[in-house]
Amino acid sequence: MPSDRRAVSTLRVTCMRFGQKVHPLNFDYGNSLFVLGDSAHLAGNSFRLQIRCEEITGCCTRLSFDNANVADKRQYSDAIIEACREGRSISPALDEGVCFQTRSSTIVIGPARLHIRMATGAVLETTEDGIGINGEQFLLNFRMGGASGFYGFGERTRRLNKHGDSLDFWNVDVVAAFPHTYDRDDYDPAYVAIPFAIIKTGTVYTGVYFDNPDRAIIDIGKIRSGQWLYQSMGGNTQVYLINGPRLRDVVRGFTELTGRAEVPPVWSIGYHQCRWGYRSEADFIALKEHFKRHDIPVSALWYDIDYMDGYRLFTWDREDFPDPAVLNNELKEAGIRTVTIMDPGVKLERGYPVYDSGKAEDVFCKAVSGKEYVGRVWPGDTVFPDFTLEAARDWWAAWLAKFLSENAVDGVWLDMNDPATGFSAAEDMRFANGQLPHAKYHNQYAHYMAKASREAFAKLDPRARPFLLTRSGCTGTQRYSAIWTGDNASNWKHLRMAIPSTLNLGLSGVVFNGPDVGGFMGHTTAELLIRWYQAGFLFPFFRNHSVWNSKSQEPWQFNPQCLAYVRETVVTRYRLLPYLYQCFFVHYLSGDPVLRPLLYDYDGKEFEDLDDQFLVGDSIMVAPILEGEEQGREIMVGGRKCQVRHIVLPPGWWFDLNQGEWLEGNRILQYAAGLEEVPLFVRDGSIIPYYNGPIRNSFITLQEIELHIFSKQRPARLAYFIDDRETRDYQAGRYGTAQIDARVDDGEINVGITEAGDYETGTVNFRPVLYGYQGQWKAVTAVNGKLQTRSCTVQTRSWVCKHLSVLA
Ligand code: MIG
Repeated sequence: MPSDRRAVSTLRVTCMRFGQKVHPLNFDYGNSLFVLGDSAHLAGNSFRLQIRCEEITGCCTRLSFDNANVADKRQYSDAIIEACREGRSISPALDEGVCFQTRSSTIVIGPARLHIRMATGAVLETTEDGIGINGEQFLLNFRMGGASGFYGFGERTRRLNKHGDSLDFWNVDVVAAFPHTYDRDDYDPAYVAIPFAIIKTGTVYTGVYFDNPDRAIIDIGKIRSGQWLYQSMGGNTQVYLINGPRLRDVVRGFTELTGRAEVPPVWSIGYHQCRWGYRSEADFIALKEHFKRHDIPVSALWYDIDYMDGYRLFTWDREDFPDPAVLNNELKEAGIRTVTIMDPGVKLERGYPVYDSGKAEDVFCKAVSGKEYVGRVWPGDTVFPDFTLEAARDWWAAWLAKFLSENAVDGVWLDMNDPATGFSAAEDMRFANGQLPHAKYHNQYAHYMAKASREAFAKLDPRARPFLLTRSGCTGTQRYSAIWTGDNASNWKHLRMAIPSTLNLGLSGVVFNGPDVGGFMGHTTAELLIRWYQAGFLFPFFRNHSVWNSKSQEPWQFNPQCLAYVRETVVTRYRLLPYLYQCFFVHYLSGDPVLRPLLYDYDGKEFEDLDDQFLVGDSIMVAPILEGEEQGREIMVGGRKCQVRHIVLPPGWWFDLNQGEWLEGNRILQYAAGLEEVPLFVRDGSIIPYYNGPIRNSFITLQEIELHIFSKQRPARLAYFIDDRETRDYQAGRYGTAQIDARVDDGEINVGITEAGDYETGTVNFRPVLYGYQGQWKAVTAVNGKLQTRSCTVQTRSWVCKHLSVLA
């Protein structure tokens, strides 16, 4: 590559400012159009643009925009899974423009406009100056039309519906770049870039995914009212159109293209305890004892950066941790797994074997000068593995695999991979031995780090299930890792914001995600902590984490009441682990998220902006209390202070687990909840698999399962997936399905369980429990045709608060 071009592209990226858009008036728009071969060609005064159309699947079409001004036309994105990269080319027809017809869409292109009609009838259409080019920059200006809901977009702050919002897709270490975020919830920068829009028009949804790893903007009616637009700052963009009509059709289609999360190890969906500040063996032993003494289950303890020797990767501070393998095995014997943090930055230090071997194998990113790119992070001067190189991934995976096995560590936590480079501008970091400018891989740096780390687990045992958590990521990162939503703050706004944040990530394919429970920055309070556990205890990822200079926020740090209420939420999570496990299994098979907005099942207008309550899987609705400490409406009920909130109860019947009664839906409730209560509802027709045995941290076999049956007007049903819960064999089809049907008749409940599929039958024992009825009930259960009759437990109120005497 000529050196002058290198210099120009470096200049371009370093001049770029986060959040700045390009005014649509800066773009040139086409004035002529012709067809050549299978492509439409569009020309303006300053550009030529070739547009191709391919059918990817029956519900997905790809439009490739190839701008002659783009210096490097290769597609660097790793978003689309291998199997979906090749499409069937569609030949254009001439019909008032150039027309492409696929099974799921009809696309008409004019010199400067684009008109898309999906098979569902949904129309996406640009303005007359709809397709713009400004050098390498590319713009699509869409008319808002009747669109009223915009969802997805990866990890975002603010609200669920992005109508009226403006979004930047450029991963940053949010707090380092925007220190004011502590008490605000209206900032945009994020750690994860997924430029995926789910558009709701009337009751029909359409997905539009813009595949380009470079920086992009999606502005939805903020720059120009009545329009929404996509801008990419460099490289070429491929646009994937995903047919609805339902929200679930779009989400399933998108995850078919970009991949799904593997079913996680069961321990990783338990409760996690972390804090930046646990710094010695004694701290970890003390934590183990505290959890035991306070009777709170915990599946993993986390090591933040203080375990390392001078922040050197793959080392331990041997004074504080004389024998980490012994410590970690001791924890494991108590059912507690361990996870260590890994930053990408390698200390630049001759004689440090990780640096020396990386240098010898030439795996580090370069600057434009051809020298190693040097940043300044925790260990001081640092170099950064170029995870885009296979050789670097191998090198990293070998170090990581050795570290995990020698130290008996179970999971990895990938931080600072936005990438955070401290004092040095990240834009000077180049890839592929210095040949590629930063922007090609900036948003994918964490993704490739996760891919490399995932390979370490495969080296250790390809059949085992890995656990990884990453801060940054991009489209498709769910294939390798879970994501947490980064440095939030201990305040009510951030608690509130965690819900839409997690929901939009889930709609964008990253279902295994969650916030720092209790808030990372600042001091949490007992009331905030209780409400945060209640809101978060059924989130896919459930970890309490906080920063070193904040008040400690383990469950026992406040008062006995706080401890008791928090304990109820954590215990209830373990009771519902079979249910959560099923949710992850369903995601793997279908793409449905674990946590879902109500829109997933109900498309009325009243659900469009509803993001302070949510569904967990098919059956549970949580409407947590998100206000407290004198905010919101507080009332006294029978001498107890309660917080009152609106709850939208969707159509049908719902069982209120606090009151122990059926409520008819399709209305708004004013619901009062005491500090110990979290409003929880189960949908009529549900069967919830529930674990009622003893709980010892991560030791849980899921072999004894209660079937909690909620049937008012609808018979209850569940497809329950059974596999070994340990290996990845389910991916080769080694799992069975138990079809469970329950009918509630007069004094008798009939349950049919039929197992089928590629798994041994009878490995799980099911026992029915009935809700919402009174008196003596008999359960007639037919398991694979064999009849059993026994008395059936009838429950009213249950789950959270079950053991609290305060309610008696
Ligand atoms: O510069 O490792 O988001 O969870 O505790 C801060 C220390 C680096 C940022 C992560 C946070 C973690 C912290 N890290």
